[in-house]
Amino acid sequence: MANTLGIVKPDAVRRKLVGRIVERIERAGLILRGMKVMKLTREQAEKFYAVHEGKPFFKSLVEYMTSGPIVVMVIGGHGSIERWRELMGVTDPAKAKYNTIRREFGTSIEKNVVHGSDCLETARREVGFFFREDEVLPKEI
Ligand code: IDP
Ligand code: MG
Repeated sequence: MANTLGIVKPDAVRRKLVGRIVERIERAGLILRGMKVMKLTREQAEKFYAVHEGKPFFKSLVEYMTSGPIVVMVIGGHGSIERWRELMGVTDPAKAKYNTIRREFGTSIEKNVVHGSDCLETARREVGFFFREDEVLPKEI
């Protein structure tokens, strides 16, 4: 019952897709355990995506992720890490399965609308990057 981190990226917030994305999370039976709206600084975005430093798309990715407000979410429920990744679809919207969030709303491999942690270790680190312990609902609630 581990939590995972979800992000509604700046293009999706700008296009007013937050409600439709949250609706999919709720309909899938996943649980929102934390949520906030914020705008990343360059430093935060570079740190969050440090694993991609040096890749050709890194600079553009940081520009994109700092281009406007985002919504960060702690998503819980059974199999949340894998199930949130399934709801999102693969990185490139053009290759994502029908009815996934990225396929429906993504406009390019970069502007793919949402983020999700890729494994347990990443999920722990990424939730901790944005949320203090007292900002995440405990599992009993
Ligand atoms: P993921 O978000 O599906 O886990 P990652 O490979 O971790 O994909 O890449 C992080 C983010 O960087 C992607 O969500 C996307 O916004 C961007 N990105 C990944 N690959 C490319 C690319 O080849 N060109 C441009 N942007 C990319
Ligand atoms: Mg990733």
